[in-house]
Amino acid sequence: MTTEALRERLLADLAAAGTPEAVEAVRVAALGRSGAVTALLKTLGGLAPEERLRVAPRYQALREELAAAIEAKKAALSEAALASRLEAERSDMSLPARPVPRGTIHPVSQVMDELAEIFADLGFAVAAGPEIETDWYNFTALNMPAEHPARAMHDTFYLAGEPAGRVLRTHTSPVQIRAMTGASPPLRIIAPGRVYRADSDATHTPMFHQVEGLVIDRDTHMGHLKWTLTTFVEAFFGVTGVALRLRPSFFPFTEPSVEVDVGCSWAGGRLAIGGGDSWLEILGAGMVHPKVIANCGLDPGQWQGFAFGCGIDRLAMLKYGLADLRAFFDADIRWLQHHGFGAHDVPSISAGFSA
Ligand code: 2NM
Repeated sequence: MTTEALRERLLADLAAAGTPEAVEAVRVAALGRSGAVTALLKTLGGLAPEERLRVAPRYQALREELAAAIEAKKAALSEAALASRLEAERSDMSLPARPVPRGTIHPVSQVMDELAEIFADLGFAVAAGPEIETDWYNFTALNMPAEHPARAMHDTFYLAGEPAGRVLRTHTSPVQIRAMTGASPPLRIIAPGRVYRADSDATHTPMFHQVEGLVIDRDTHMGHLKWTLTTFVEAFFGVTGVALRLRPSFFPFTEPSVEVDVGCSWAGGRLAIGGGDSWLEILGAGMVHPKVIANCGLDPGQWQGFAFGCGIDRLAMLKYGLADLRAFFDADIRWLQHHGFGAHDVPSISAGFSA
């Protein structure tokens, strides 16, 4: 067979090969140890030098041409195989992953969003801080020096190891301290977040949620506090003409300190916030103690203001009629589907807060 005839036969075999295995068989038949082209190349050694010089380039060109054609054919076949696999295994990634149960917005998250929205309308920014705090931010700066009896009221979780003096924050007040030391007044912030106290029974969980508010300005007074809290309660519960009752109390970080009750009624066993002849305690508040202001590096002769604090979980229970606090933390998908909120039920002043 002439070299040209051999070339044409092998290229035809290659063109006919439809699988990687068939292509490999063509390669072995041509370029393998006992392949036809290999055999041709082996004959070069027995040729006279002039004859060898004449035919060697043709043989070598044939070997290279075939090797390249075989590689190209293999690549084309594997590309076609991938394309048909991709076509066959196509899946629609935008389909919902049913039947996996879908989560919802937790009532605590919903209330946090409502708080941010209501207080944004009153000019408050949302502030955040670490949940692992130092003794100074959680207690000392708040007028609770070491050995102060009020520290014992907090059932604090103390962290072992170094650095010493770390605690899980027992309230979000350290966020307010960080705001007062880190920025210059006037200040209007709320600090919602997780807080921790070693307390666990039907009405207490060791982690719960708190929101605290802080206003620092030159002549802020208790009247501003009462108006702010009344406006908040009316917006949050969606009622007007709410009565607030301020009772004298004590916190180390405020002077004077008050406990705040909201008027309510229990007509027909159902709680209604706003009017009525009962009172429900919902907040603690007061004028920030001058020592706290000084501890933050501000001059209490120039700056004063009010602060308040309130449990978010309890607000959610009151507003949404949730009886069992512990169910909040069970991560039970059935409870969430019943009491949770849709991702699009975004609270807003215009759309309302009780979507
Ligand atoms: C409360 C009650 C009263 C409060 C005080 C401060 C700070 F940092 F400004 F001093 N933040 N939050 C405060 C005051 C919190 O919770 C029942």
